[in-house]
Amino acid sequence: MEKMFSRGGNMDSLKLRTNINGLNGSIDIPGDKSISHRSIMLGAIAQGKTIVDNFLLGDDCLRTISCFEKLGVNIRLDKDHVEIEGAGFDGLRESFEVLDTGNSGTTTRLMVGLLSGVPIHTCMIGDESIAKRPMKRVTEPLRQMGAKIDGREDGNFTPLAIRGGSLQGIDYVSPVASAQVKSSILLAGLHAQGTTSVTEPHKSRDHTERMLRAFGCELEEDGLTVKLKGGQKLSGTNILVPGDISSAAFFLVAGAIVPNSRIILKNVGMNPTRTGIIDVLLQMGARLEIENERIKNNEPIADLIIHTSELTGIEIGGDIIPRLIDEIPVIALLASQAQGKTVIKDAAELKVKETNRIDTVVGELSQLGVVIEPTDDGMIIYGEKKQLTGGKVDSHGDHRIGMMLAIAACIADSEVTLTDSESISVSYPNFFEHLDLLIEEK
Ligand code: SPQ
Repeated sequence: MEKMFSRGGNMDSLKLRTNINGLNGSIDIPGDKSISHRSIMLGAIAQGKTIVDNFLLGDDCLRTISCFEKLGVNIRLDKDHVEIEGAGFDGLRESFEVLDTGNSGTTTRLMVGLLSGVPIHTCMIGDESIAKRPMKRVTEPLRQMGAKIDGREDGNFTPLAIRGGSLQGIDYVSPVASAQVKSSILLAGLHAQGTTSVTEPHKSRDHTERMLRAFGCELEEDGLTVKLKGGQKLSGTNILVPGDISSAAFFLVAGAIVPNSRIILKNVGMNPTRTGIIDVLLQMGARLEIENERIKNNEPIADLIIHTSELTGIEIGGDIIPRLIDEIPVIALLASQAQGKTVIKDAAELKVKETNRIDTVVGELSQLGVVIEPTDDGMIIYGEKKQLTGGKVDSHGDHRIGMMLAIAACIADSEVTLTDSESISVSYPNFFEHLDLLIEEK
């Protein structure tokens, strides 16, 4: 059977096969990236052993493991099974080496908070993309708690230096709905004097809160405010990581827009702070079934079945944005196949992701013939149910742009070449195998 993609000698440039007649079959979505990171972090600062299954073997989560190993934590990894010997906050050791967080905003921002209250000195660096992502959103509130953090432009950019010491709890009102800001402050608050609270303008993903509870920590939630008392001890536990809905999103969109498709996605995390993509698909008219709903480790999970669908353009903005922020690149592609206009607004946060995702989505989809324009806080897509054109596209080192473009190629009428496809391994190392499987099962 003909392959969906062929890799030339150079991984930098990938020829994607186009004009697909259908995607059919079933795939097990790999573990959730946000939950995988947190399982290592909380496991490391807990007392006793933590066992994690279905851990995401993406580059970002492997960075988190490597950072904690450098801090003296004993972590064993066997395929997607991880065992962490909890060191407690007091067991973290000063690292000889700089901690390299690679492309991972979550590792960088959460670890700055976690390390702010530990009496060791740490230097942290990431890749070129991380060097451009704002860190003041965490370093500023952490400094208000007493943290000693420095970095380029007064602590706004990596490399960062953290001299951990005693912290005082604060009541922080965040100007952005960001789980990374909330989690960073809560992790610092765990090791601070008194109580720490974070209030956000819209609810962001709550995996830290759910997992802290699974480790025995007490938190209070009141509307958009989360509060915890410092000095609480965590106890190691067993965690089964659900499939990542942000990864599932690529195949949900593929199933909806590629003709003659029916895709079953198993064990997908259905945490309500992440299911904006489901709401959007249903609102646009997608044929989507949700089956076998259940709860594991405080996190809801389900199996999803998506069929080729007739779609209508909609307006997306407000509270739903944090619930689908990482899915916006692939939602833009979805919208290109709907009847009528889709407006995405209130999403200025897209500008500070791995790339400026307003620019990269608009620029790359335009290359394939999509009529799309940028706005200050989002984009407008003029949907037409027609094939895309071929062309040369670039992930710009952003995994979500790379995967969105690979799905876009499925409905292009001629060759699409993707530059920088290896960035996809940040969150979905076996993405192309899964795409292949769906074609081969036809
Ligand atoms: O970890 P990183 O690089 O920030 O990853 C992204 C992604 O697309 O995978 C963002 F670019 O996801 C973030 C997400 O956008 C992961 C995350 C988390 O695990 O807490 C929260 C979101 O970011 P934020 O800034 O809204 O808190």
